[in-house]
Amino acid sequence: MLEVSLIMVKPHAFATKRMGTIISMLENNNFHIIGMKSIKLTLELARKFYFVHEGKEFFERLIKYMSSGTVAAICVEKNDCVAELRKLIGATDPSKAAEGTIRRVCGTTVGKNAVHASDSIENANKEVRFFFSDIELYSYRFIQY
Ligand code: DAT
Ligand code: MG
Repeated sequence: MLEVSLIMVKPHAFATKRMGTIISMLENNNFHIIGMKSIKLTLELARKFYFVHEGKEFFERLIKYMSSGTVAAICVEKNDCVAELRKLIGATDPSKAAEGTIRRVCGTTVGKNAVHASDSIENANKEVRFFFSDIELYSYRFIQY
């Protein structure tokens, strides 16, 4: 089924110029980029985005880090997009992520693991809406070449 998902490039990966590598990996794996922007999150926005983790030991560190620099939000579209994207990013800890995954290639630690990706279809739709309005997204199905 054609789905969308949200991938967010985290501050460290953005600042150390891993955007080109990450976008190439998305394109080489047949993800259609249908929306993209860079943004500096506030603490409040980061708190809102990661609210499911509120109360966890790492929560304050996570939201402080996510609001510490520029991030890129990328909306991708593909068949089975949510599961396929989770597969391409790899495990949360880059040292445990499979060879050739984005986190293995671009991540360093659990905190600085290069990217976020939505974990369910429901969350993907919410997270895409968190960053993008209607006019910022355009399904590749409608594009005339
Ligand atoms: P994922 O990003 O793979 O979906 P998650 O939803 O469990 O993982 O956690 C969200 C982010 O929080 C994760 O990308 C990095 C950070 N994080 C998770 N567990 C952590 C830990 N034990 N210490 C520090 N940061 C952690
Ligand atoms: Mg998660």
